[in-house]
Amino acid sequence: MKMAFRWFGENNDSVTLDQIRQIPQTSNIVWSLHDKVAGDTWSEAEITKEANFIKAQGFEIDVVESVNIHEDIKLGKVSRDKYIEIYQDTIRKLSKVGVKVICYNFMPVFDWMRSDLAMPLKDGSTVLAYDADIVEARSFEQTLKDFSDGALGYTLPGWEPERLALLAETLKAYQSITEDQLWKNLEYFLKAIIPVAREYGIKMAIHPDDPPWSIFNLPRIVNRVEHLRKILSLVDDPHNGLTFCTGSLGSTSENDLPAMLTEFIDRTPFMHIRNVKREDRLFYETSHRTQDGSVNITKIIEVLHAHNYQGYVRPDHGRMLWNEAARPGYGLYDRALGIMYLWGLWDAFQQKSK
Ligand SMILES: [Mn+2]
Repeated sequence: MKMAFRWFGENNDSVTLDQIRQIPQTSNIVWSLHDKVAGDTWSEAEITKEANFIKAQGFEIDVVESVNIHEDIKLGKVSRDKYIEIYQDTIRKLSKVGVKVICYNFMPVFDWMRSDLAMPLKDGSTVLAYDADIVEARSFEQTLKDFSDGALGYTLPGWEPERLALLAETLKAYQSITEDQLWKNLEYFLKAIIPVAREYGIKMAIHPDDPPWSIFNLPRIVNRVEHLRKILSLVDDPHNGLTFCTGSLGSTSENDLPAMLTEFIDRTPFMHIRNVKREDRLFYETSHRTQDGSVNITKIIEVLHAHNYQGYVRPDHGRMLWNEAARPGYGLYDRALGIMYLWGLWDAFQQKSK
């Protein structure tokens, strides 16, 4: 596995590349142009500048997360073709600087949802948490306020102000979109994008829904084994792949993660690994350690090792430790601990197999 760390760019992240370099065997930065909103053109100059900056600090830039998909594509509007052309163009440009994988998602309106950005655990660390009772009872306005208050001044990926400004209008547009329609719109997108990805040697990696169920009556179609199977068959090509996120998929007991990973491993260019603890209608993010959560991280690494996994892995979110002030979920310390746990497991399986 190739280890990677998500970084939000100079002056947009509390973590520095100098710090990331000191985490053992972390070769790749997962990056993006974070000031872009869905549908924006990414210029060659902007892409090259960011990629070269990261490369000059000693990292590889193989994975971009995310190139966001304009809502018109998800809604199947006539204007989608224009946005698909822009997306194809971005794929071409990213391939020129050596990008190999693009992570994206097809969630309507919201990339992810939590009820709490800093729920305290017994040890004094804080974590992202999702309490279905709170989410269902809370108004949109309150959710937006909580997210903006809890983000310590950072924009949260997926919760950019530009996106939220159009919220009411977008939600209204989705009222007529069924799951079936969303499937058709995803198929249309994949059939337009994957041939370009193939031509330019880029693997597209769709991220599952987070949480893995419908929220606010919006359709969601990327959260169960049969969904993933269907997505891969819509365009049966290795360039149409998955971001296998153990935290998102693992937030429901309905998903058997080791079995799913075994089934999909050849179509999984990118892994997000984190643990979550499930309790009734609540889940919260924990340390990566298997015993601390409900996801068997040990088994996940065992599957990766057994298949001599050559793709990219990043620790997904981490707890906030030692009074670190960082973008919720994206502190340095717990993600660094997570990487060492993942390498520890990998090295142990490696030793055993010799
Ligand atoms: Mn993830």
